Parts: sequence; C-alpha cells; structure tokens
Amino acid sequence: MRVDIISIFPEYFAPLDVSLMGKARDRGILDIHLHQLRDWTHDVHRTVDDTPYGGGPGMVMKPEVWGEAIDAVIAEALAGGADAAGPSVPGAGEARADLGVPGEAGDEAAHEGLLLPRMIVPTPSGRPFTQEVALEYAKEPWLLFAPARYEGIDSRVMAEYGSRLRVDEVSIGDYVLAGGEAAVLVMVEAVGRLLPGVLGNAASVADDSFAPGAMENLLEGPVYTKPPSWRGHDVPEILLSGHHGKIARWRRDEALRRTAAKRPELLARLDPEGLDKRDRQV
Ligand code: 6GU
Repeated sequence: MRVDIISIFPEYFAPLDVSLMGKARDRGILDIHLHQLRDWTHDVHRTVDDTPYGGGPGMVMKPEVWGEAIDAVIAEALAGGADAAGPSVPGAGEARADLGVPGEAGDEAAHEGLLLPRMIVPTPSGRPFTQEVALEYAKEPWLLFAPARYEGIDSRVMAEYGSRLRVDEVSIGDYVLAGGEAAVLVMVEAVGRLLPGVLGNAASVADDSFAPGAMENLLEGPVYTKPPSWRGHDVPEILLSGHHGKIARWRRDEALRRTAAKRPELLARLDPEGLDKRDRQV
C-alpha cells in the first residue's frame, strides 16, 4: 500500500519508523511518503492560512496551497515517485512491473490498474473512524492523508477533489485535537496492522475487539500469561484446564460481561440471530 501524507509537520510522523509500522515499511508492505505542505507556497512567509470569511475565531487553510500540493503529489506518484528509491504507485508502475524488478513494494499491488488515491481528511466533524472503516481502507492500494491545523481546510478543496477522487472527512472520536496529524498516526497504524504480512499471527486480527464476525460489537475480555499466581492474584482455572471448548465459551462470556459493563450501547447492537441461549444468561 502506498500512503502519502501532506502536512506542515511532516516530522510529526517519525513514530511510523518504529515497531510494527517500521517493519512493515522495511518489508515494503507500507510505502509511506511524507510531504511538507509549505513547499507549495509562493510567498516569503510560506503562508498556509488566512482569516475565515464570515468572521469568527481562528484561521482557515488556504485552498490554493492544498490544491497545488495534492496535484503535485498525485502527479509525482503517477510519474513513478520523483524521490528516487520510492517504488511507484501500483498501476502507474506498469512499466516498472513489466521490467520485473523484484522485491519492490510497487510490484505487490501492481495488479489493479489504479489511477488515483483515496483521500482522507481528518476532522472532528467527519464520519467516525471505526474498525470497519480501517478494514475498508486496508483494501485500498493508495491512501492520501490531508491533515489540517487551525480551524480546517477551505471547504472548496474537498468539493474540488470530491469530484475527482473518493474524499472522506473522518473523525477518530468525539474530542478535539490540535490538528489532524495525531489522527493520521492512529489511522495509519489501525490500517497498517491489517495489511497481509504485517502481523505475525493473522488470527489475532479476527480476535480483535470490534473485528467483524464473532467479535463484532464486543470488547475483548481479560488476558493472562505465566505465572499462574502473582501477588495473590490467580489466573482463572478454566484457562489452565486445556478444555478448548470451555475456554472459548468462557472468553465469550467475559467479552459479553465486559461489553455490558463498559459499552452498554454496543450490546444493543449485537445481532440477536448471533446470540445463543448461553449468551443471554451472561
Ligand atoms: Cl480527525 N482531527 C482533529 N483535529 N481533531 C479530532 C479528530 C480529527 N478526531 C477527533 N478529534
């Protein structure tokens, strides 16, 4: 997957070099390109914002700068990535794929003839980012994130690109961040860990809280490791029993109990068809 991020703080994304995302990048599964928005300004102060029409507090990000930045980033990616080593976008990289250059991230997705990125604009006024949305993004070969500072981006930018690409305005929760950068980190990590080959154990994705299927609308219950007793706290005996059927049943009970206690509104969303008699007793 190719990911482009345009921001006035590209250095904010240093954590993507670390841990699971760092490994995914080293392996060529995640191909992240960071861009400094101010590179597309033309004034000496490299201005990206201006006062809002209609008045009010704060500043709004200027449309011309974003427009030039997004056009340039897309054009550069389609041309094969001007920043040298970066593998090009799949589809645009047909020539590259035809050359049979092995081991490049571009090859892996060189199947679909993809032409344009899915554009994601983080904003507290967007649609909620959920595990379902993460799974949807994980299927995309190319994501372009446009995190804003200040009061947001001039709305005409979303209108303009909305007629050319899929543009999603997305919120990661009901609170306000100082800017969209932290939200992009959250989304890239949630999506990145779902990409094939990133997690050591693919089964762990299915067991996640919120995962479609058995864990849909359920919180994962408690987990334990050795030693069996620690500071007077014992691991629940059933987990040491070796009865896989009983253990699965216990885990489901715990998930139901925890969800009822911490997220009662999620319980209401459980599919009644998927509940058995035992579930109802929990
Ligand atoms: Cl995506 N952006 C900002 N600035 N604040 C947020 C958010 C996004 N999601 C929740 N709060």
